[in-house]
Amino acid sequence: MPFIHVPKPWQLPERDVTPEAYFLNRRRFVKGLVGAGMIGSFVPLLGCQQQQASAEAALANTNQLNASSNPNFVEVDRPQTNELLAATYNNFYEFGGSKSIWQNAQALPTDNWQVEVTGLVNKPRLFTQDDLLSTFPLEERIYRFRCVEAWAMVVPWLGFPMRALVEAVEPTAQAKFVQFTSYYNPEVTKGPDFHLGGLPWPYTEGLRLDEMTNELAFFAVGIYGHTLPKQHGAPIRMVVPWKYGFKGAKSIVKIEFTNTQPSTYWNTISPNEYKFEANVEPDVPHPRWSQAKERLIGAGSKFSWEERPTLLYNGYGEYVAQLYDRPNQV
Ligand SMILES: Nc1nc2c(c(=O)[nH]1)N[C@H]1C(S)=C(S)[C@@H](COP(=O)(O)O)O[C@H]1N2
Ligand SMILES: [Mo]
Repeated sequence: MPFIHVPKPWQLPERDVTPEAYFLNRRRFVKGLVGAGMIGSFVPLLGCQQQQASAEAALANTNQLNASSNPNFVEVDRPQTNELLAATYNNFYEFGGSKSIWQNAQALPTDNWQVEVTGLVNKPRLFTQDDLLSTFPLEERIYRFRCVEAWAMVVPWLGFPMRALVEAVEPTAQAKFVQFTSYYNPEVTKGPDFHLGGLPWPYTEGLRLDEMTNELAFFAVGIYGHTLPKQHGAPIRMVVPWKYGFKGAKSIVKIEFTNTQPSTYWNTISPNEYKFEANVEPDVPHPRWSQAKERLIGAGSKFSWEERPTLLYNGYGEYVAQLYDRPNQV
């Protein structure tokens, strides 16, 4: 009998990349949100009270945050993504396998949040939500963002360099890697596709310590001038803009310094497709699609998002190229 490989839904995290699904998904999005993104001038015209309501809901439970803009990261080579679009086109598999999980994600309980920093450090520490907002000076950085599915965006994050936290906890000489763990509670994180069991929850990610202390590595506690909406990974998430988006674990509850490479969620599910390193490299295709180009969500026309060549290290080579051995460094 021939062996026919029928992938399970959870083996296809990037199914939206197929042109068909991509188009359908975009249609759904256009129908639901274009009005919402244009609330100011078009509400009366479109009569979109409902859309306005959902726009407000998508940014619910956020508070204004003050942060100084980091002058090194004030502009990029492409337009900033519409805030509402970024807040309603998400990957957060704990809450479902589609891009429209922002409503489900409102179930995330962010009150009394704690982040445990532990492992090979001299000063282990528990950060409360208030600590996260007040311990380190907050800054704003506008970064490119590139999902492994070949869509891209540009958003202004608010937060602090990971390096500041590393210095505060003083890793020991043995510490070489760091594992980041996302919130998980099967009573709450009810992704409809994921009742099958066997998935390596909680979502985890990892970095080498020298990656974590790189200038670019960032903890975001806010976006677009306010705290993070839940669907973006409230109250704190990783942002490592030279790597694919899945490296940026959301809603972090634990940070552990280790001396061996930690296991990570997607790398455990499909090591051949989702590497631990996962740097943005246009010449290294995903086994199921090319990474040479990307689409800027929301840019260009409603029906065809602007396409651009993918940049090596997502355009951040001047910061990170020295960390890696690549035959053709650019
Ligand atoms: N805990 C957790 N973190 C996660 C994910 C996830 O499913 N769960 N998805 C990742 C992926 S694939 C991407 S592209 C980004 C998406 O971030 P955004 O929805 O805020 O744009 O979050 C990353 N962090
Ligand atoms: Mo992604």
